[in-house]
Amino acid sequence: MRIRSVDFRIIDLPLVRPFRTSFGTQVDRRILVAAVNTEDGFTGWSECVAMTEPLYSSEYLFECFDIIKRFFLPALFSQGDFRAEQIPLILAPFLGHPMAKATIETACLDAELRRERKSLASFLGAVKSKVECGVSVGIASSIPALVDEVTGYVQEGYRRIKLKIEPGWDLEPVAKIRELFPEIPLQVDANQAYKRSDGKHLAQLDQFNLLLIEQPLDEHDILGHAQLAEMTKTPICLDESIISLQSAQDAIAMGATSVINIKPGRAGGYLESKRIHDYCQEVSIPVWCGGMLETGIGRAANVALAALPGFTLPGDTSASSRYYKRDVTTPFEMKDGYLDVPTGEGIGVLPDLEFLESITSERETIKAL
Ligand code: OSB
Ligand code: MG
Repeated sequence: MRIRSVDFRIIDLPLVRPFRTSFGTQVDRRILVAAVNTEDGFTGWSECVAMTEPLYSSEYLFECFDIIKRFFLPALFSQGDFRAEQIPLILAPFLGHPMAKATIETACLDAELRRERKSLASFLGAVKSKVECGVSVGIASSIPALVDEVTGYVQEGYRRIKLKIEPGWDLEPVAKIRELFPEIPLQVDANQAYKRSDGKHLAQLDQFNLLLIEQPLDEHDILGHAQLAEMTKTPICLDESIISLQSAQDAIAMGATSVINIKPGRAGGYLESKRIHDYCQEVSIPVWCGGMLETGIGRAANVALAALPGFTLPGDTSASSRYYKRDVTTPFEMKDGYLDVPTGEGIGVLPDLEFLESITSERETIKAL
C-alpha cells in the first residue's frame, strides 16, 4: 500500500456513567481517531487507546498524535510502497510508544484488508462467530451503589464481572458481590495500586473464588508479581506490564503471570497481540481481551481478536451501551451475553461520519510528500 493522506480528528464522547479506577475518575473519553487514505482509494480506520493524561500508561493522547506526525508518518511515506505487516519493522527504530504505533498500524491494516476484501477476524485466525462479554465495574461511591450497578449488568446478561479495587476498596466490596452472586465469574483489577508488602492482605481475596487478580503492583515490578503469585492461590494476571511478546514471555518465565490480559493498543497492535496469543496458546496460558473504553471502531477490532482460540476467558468487550449513549459506529449489542464478531471487510465497521463530525473538536490532515 501507499499512503496518500491521513485524516486525524480528536473526538469527545461522554461516558454513560463516571468510571473510577485507582488512577483516577473519567467522565468522558477524548479520543484520537485516524483515517488512512491509500493511493488506490481505500480508507482504513483506527482509534488510539491512549488517555488524555499519562495515568494508566506513560503514553497520552497528544504525545501519540505528535510522535505519529513527527516520526512515524515520515518513515512510512519514505518507505513508499509497503505492507501493513511490515510496519512494526519500519517503526522499530523509534523506541517505545506501543499505543501510537498500534494506531497507525491498525488503520493501515484496515485499509489493506478492505482492499483485499478480507475481514480482520479471518486475517487474525478467528475461530468464533461470537465472543463472551465481561464488564469492568468502576470503584463505586458506596457498597449499595456498587450492588445496584453490578445487579444491572448481571441482569443484562454479562458473563463475567470485573471489580476495580484499590487499598480501602477491596475485601468488603468483593465479599458483598460474591455473597450476592455466588456463581458469577468474578475478578478484580487494581491498576498497580498495591505494594509488595500487601501480599498478606491480597491473599485474603483467595476466599472469594476469583478468576484472577489483575495488575496489583507497579508495571515494572515483575519480580514483585512473581513473589505475590507465591503468596496467593488466586492467579495473577498482568495488564499494564504486557507491552510486547518479549514482556509476556519474560513475565510468564518468571512466574509473574499465569493469565494475560491482551490489550492490543498497549501491546503495539493486533499483529503483536496475535503473537502473544500464539505464544500463550503454546505454553497453555489463558488469555482474554482487555479494553480501553473504546468506541465501536476499536471495539470491532478487539472483538475480532477475542475470537481467536486462545481467548478462553470473557474479555472487557462490553456492549456499546455500557460506555456511550450513542456509539460512533452501529452499536455493538449484547445477545445472551455475547457480541457478534464482525465479518465485514477490515475491522468490519465504519463510523457514522455525520455524528463523528458533530463530536470532533480538532482535525488535521497530513498529506504524503
Ligand atoms: O485496566 O483494564 C484496565 C479502562 C481504561 C483503562 C484501563 C482499564 C480499563 C478497564 C475498562 O478496565 C475496560 C473496558 O471496558 O474497555
Ligand atoms: Mg487492567
